[in-house]
Amino acid sequence: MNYKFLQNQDKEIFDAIKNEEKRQAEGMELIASENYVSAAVLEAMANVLTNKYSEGYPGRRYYGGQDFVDVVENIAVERAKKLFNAEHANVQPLSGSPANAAVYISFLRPGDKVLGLKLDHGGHLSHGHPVNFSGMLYDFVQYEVNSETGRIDMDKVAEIAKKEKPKMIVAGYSAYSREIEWKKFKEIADSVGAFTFADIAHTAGLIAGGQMDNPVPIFDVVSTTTHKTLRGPRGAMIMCKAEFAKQIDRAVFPGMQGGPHEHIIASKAVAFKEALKPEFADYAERVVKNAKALAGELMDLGHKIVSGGTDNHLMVVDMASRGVDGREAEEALDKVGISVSRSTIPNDPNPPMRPSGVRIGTPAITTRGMGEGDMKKVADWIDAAIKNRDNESELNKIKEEVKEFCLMFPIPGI
Ligand code: DSN
Repeated sequence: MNYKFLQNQDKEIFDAIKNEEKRQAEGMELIASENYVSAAVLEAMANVLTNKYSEGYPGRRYYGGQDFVDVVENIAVERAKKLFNAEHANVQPLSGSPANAAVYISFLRPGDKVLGLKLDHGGHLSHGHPVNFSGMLYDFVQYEVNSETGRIDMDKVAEIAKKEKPKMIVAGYSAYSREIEWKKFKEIADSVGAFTFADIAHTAGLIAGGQMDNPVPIFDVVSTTTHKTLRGPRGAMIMCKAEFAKQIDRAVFPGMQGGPHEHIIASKAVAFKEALKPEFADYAERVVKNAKALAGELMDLGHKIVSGGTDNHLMVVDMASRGVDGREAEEALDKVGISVSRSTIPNDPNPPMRPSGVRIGTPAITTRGMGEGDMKKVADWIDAAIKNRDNESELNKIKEEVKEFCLMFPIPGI
């Protein structure tokens, strides 16, 4: 983007954006929830659609002048349905947590019992953590991963469900690297009369690209953000069975939100069109291959990975054996231009601000064009930065190498 007006009008913000462009270009993005959108996806969110109020849904709005906004939203909905084989899609949720709030409003009453994966085992705040609205409003019972295997133990989930008789079971996670047994979850939910809710924010792009199993035809309701592996703008959507369409739409508006962000919905539509192309399936396949290769290289260097590897785009590395916690590792990697996010490990003895692990993901570097053959270099830099965390000159040397390497892979939209 050339920002020709912004440059003259607001130098402070222009400079901050340009500096961020430089940071993104020179650094290596390994935060599992981040990605780079295409120039077309960027353009679709920076336009006059932001001027429009359009509460309601296409053909049933509360303001005039909706002719073109309706075109945009209808296209986004149809593409979303096609991409995930969904009976109904609502593309208005502003982001992941509001989408999940709308799902809960739609299916539950305050105080209802819900099963969700514990945060330090890979779940999300909005899956029942006590500091989050979900944990405050609903009676969440948390399941865990098996401490030996790092995987969800479905027999244990069945046992908890039988005992607790929840109204809803939530599956789909933020820091879990293995395939999820959607059918098994559905069977367990059916056996106790619970609704099934999948949050596929992390893996939506891998599901759309045919690399992971799709819960949309199986579960009652599915939410996802659009900006992670799906490579769209920052936002979310909800998909559900036709029988729940009305209640989901009502929960999003007027239940949860006011005016939808139609410029972002336009951008979601563009991203969905991209994800429907065969090239996107190829991208999703490369994301998983890169993650497997990177996990293998890190394990060869002696790093411990929760569950011993990955089936998707991410891995959680337990840093305890390296004598650092997740925050120290994150800070050391920041110094060499590698971004990761600190992460809890299952049964983490440390608090969330200083957890024991880091979460690493390959969606962004794969978008840039890095491949399996590059993962050894990436693993070596991660390992060297942590080893040399107190050696300024060694860190500077690694930073220069990372920068030189990254500049060979342009970022779309910059
Ligand atoms: N913040 C997102 C992540 O990093 O996984 C989840 O909301």
